[in-house]
Amino acid sequence: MKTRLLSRLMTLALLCGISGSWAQETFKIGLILPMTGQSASTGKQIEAAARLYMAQNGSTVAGRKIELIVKDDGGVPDATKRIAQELVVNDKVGVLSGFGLTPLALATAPIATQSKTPMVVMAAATSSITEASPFIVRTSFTLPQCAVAMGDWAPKNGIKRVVTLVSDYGPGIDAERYFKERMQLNSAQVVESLRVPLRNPDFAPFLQKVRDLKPDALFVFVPSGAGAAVMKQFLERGMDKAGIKLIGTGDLTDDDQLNDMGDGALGVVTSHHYSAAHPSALNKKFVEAFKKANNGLRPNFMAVGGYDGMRVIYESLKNTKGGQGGGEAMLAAMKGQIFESPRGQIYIDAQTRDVVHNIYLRKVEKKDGQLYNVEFDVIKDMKDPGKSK
Ligand code: VNL
Repeated sequence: MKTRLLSRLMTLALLCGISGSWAQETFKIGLILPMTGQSASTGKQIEAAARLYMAQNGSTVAGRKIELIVKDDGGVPDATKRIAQELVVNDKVGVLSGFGLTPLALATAPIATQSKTPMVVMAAATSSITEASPFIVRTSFTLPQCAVAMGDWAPKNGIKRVVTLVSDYGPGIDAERYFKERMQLNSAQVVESLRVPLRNPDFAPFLQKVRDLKPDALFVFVPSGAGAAVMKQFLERGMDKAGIKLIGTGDLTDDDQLNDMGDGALGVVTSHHYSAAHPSALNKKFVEAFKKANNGLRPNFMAVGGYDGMRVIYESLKNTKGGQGGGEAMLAAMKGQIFESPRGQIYIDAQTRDVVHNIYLRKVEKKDGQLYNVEFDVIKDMKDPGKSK
């Protein structure tokens, strides 16, 4: 009898001890990004945005100190996967986040599933990613969202014959397919679909082919960081003078590079979820604070995916009183979040765990001597068109 009481008391003491230390224990967020290699700008933008979010919102949430662990995967899927494993097993992170490219997110998905760790995808944008693990939540965007918007806009604006040029992997193939389907639906055509390699692409031979085909427009998807090279070669070959318009998803006129592309970029129309010129009070504050903290660097859509991803993690921690209930409880608290982002209103669809937001049509214009994607039309609250197939 006595020993029973004693053991009960001991259990109670142990429980109190655990919950006492629980509140003080740091909550670790693993942020895996390409900080080197072809997609280094994506890593830089997202890390800067995550740090800005923490500076603005404090580094203690629901009584837990937040530790951000940033790791460079160099854009190599095997590295992403290995780092994720180490972060889960050794560092005991509560959330995995980042994922600059689709293959990096796909390689890590099984680890999120096995360890029941929420995985916040802040950059990668192939439609199917969220289906690779029930623990994935996305704050970036999807290519079908942008491609469908452009497939509606172009035919209405006299663009009936188009050649597509995309990077030959997940997001490019999504962009190509959804743009083409939408064009056909609108009685317009894609006369040729060209795919360029993701690594070290040479656009020249492809652009020569486009010139010969003489379409009304060339539709382009290349990942963030590659747009300036396409723009340069497009202009060097005098494609614009030959009457071929340049259109695409907003990755092409990426805010990270746009201002250095020169006046040749003026007039290019793209569809995307974020422009640094988005005219909301919240965005103006965001852009200003981001520039101030990063030597004048303009935030791009990657930064916004990272910033919003941190918001989703912070709110989930608040709503679970510091992550009580573990990964599954935190995941549940991420689903259905609705809030104002620098891009406009967004929400995380509770069923698909994917982002729902506005897609804007934008045209490159000069404002105060700088090039910007100026929004002129909007499709509100667009879900990922890839999810209904
Ligand atoms: C992806 C999609 C990457 C869009 C991007 O930039 C981008 C991807 C690095 O899913 O791999 O702009």
